[in-house]
Amino acid sequence: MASDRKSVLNAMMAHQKRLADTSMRKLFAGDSQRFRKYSATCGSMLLDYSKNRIDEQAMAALFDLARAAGVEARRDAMWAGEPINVTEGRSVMHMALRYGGTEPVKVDSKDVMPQVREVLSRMKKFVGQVRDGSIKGATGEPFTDIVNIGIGGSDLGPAMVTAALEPYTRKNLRAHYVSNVDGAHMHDTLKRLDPKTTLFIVASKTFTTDETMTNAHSARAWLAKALGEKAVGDHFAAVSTNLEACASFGISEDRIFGFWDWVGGRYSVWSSIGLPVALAVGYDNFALFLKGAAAMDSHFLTVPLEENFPVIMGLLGIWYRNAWGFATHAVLPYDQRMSRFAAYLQQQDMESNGKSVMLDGMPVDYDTGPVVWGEPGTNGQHAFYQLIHQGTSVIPCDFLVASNPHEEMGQHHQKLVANCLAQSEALMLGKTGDEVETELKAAGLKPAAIKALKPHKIFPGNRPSNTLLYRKLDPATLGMLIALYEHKVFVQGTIWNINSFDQWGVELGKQLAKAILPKVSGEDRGNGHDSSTSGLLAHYHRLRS
Ligand code: G6Q
Repeated sequence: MASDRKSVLNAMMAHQKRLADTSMRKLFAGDSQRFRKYSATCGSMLLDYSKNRIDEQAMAALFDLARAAGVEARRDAMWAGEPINVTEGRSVMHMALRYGGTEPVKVDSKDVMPQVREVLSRMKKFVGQVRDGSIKGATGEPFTDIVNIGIGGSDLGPAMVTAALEPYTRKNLRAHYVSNVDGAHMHDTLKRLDPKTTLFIVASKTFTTDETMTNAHSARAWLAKALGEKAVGDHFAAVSTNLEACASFGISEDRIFGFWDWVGGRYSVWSSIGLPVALAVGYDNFALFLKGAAAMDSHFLTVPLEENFPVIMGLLGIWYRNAWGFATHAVLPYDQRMSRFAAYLQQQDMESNGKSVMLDGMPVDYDTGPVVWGEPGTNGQHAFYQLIHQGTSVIPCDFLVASNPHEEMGQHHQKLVANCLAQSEALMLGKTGDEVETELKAAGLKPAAIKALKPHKIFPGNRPSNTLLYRKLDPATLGMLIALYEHKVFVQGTIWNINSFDQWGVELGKQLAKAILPKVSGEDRGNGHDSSTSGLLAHYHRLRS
């Protein structure tokens, strides 16, 4: 961290020391305005961050940190198309993909908006034609199933969004996602499908990713076996920056949807990588999804830091990671349809900020990205929340909940909301020894039983959380939420002075897998590995023989 950054960081540490023994219970009791002070709105979305271990001075120190780290300047540099992804020499312009304004948006002094709009309008046409049945399979039947073949950024975003927007999908056009090179994934997906009515989308920025290409070739063989080689063109589309490789796979030009190297894989759901989403929910809903993200972009770009959702959430994450030493962060949507949200954010956050060198290549001497994890509530409550409430690690949480469900079913939604609010309240308040004792006495327990049980029933409390409350998980709201977390990760990466846009850490395993494959297949019986890897290979061959 640069030295000015370091001194502001030290100031932040001093506030941690000051607040180390202050409970949030006490802070709430002493300030009736606490919710008002520590909440913000973006459209109708509310961010309540009052249940955090903060006070005015600590927040001021955090905003100072954001300023000293140059968050605003770097944000503006990103939007100006500067190649802030320095190790790959690339701009980071996913915001252009959802920009709805009329100003030019430049990368390398070229306005990229005409090409963005051109691809969107081709997507719109294709989506309309598939959905109205005017584009058909080789036997003249309309498509009923879409299989997206991609991995990482070419899978997690669209898969998560499709699941989240289930109420906007149609029964007669189902989207499936195959990512894993484990043949079981493709096998179990195809098992239920009819080749005559199946459309495959091969989604790969590079069109070289081994898992995706292996899956694409298997899908192609399945289709060609049933309908003949000639049918491939009718049943495949592609999304890529590598247009030549798509063409040589046999995909016709009008079925290839491009995007650009200034769109990082994990930021690509807004590009043509979103094609399966648009097919599943309709182009108009996809456009609303982009619009929601654009609203969050505009908030991030223009609202003062003190009111800025991604800045506030990013700073609180830094506060807990660096000043308090909390190593993980849980994201807990009270929405079953967001079951893939945490998995999506794991890539978003951990691939972006799981770094240990700064932009100049020097090692960091502070912690960077936390482990991000989560599951939808209320399921998590009956599983891992025990540890969040009473475990030895403090885990800051984000709770996400809508005021309105898509389906009003009796009291379901009220119960869902009540549980969500109860959890953040319980985490903050905890339950003291005295409170436990009073409860147990009232339940008629004898003093000896009370003494034995009391320590087990105490909740330490003072466990931090944010709550995001929005009207409904509609396409625009989902777009806002994703963009919010993208920018939060950006804020943190800027403060940590790391490159949030490369992912060299995924390379070594890929390289070694290539080298080990001939040893697994038996083509090469040589050794040359550590004794563990050699031992595993030997046992593998014994089991196979
Ligand atoms: C994301 C990463 C990575 C990438 C996949 C798939 O930011 O770059 O997850 O999306 O490795 O890559 P392709 O789209 O090139 O197949």
